[in-house]
Amino acid sequence: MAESVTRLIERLEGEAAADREPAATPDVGIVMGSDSDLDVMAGAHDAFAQLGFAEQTDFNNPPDARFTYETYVVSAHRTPQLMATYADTAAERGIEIIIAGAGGKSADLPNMTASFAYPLPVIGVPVQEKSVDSVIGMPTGAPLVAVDAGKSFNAALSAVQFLARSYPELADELDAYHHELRQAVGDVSRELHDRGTAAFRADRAGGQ
Ligand code: AIR
Repeated sequence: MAESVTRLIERLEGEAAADREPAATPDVGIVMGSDSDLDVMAGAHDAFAQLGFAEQTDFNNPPDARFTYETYVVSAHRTPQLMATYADTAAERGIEIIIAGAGGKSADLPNMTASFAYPLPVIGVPVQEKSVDSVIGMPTGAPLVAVDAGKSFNAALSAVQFLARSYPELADELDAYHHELRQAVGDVSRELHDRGTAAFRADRAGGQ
């Protein structure tokens, strides 16, 4: 096996063996099939930032934020052993939910990660429209929840909804986010109505 992959596998196994407080481990694991998926998967990163999460880049040195996530590239087809180890060790490493994104027509990372990580929940993100069938097509008894193509932002919101059942402060974060969202719709609706369609459209076009 490639040395870089072996080292990552050993790292994950070492972290799983370490006895860490839940507050010091990543709560969510984000994996994607390739770094070419990053532009789409960055939506999850944006959502987590809005909800007060920090990215944990060193398992041994967590950020100050109480809630954190980590990010890896794990390919179901190029690095199947790494995928299996990531999913197998996730719960012991303190991860409570995994977001897995993959593109192309053989987007197998979300569903295979879900199979290895079971009963840990996995949210699948089809990176492209053509990946939807391969992400969501799971047989009975092998569950995976998934968002629509490209909707990694919603995957992160859903992950926080799961976590909020155990951590009420996250429900407050989700409420605050929705409040802002509604506020923005109300503002734009009033502006469209009060300024009139032509002026509103002209300003939007000018702002682009
Ligand atoms: N992929 C990577 N390993 C297995 C799969 N299915 C997916 C990636 C990416 C696409 O293949 O998730 O969306 C193309 O990857 P790349 O690295 O060739 O750009």
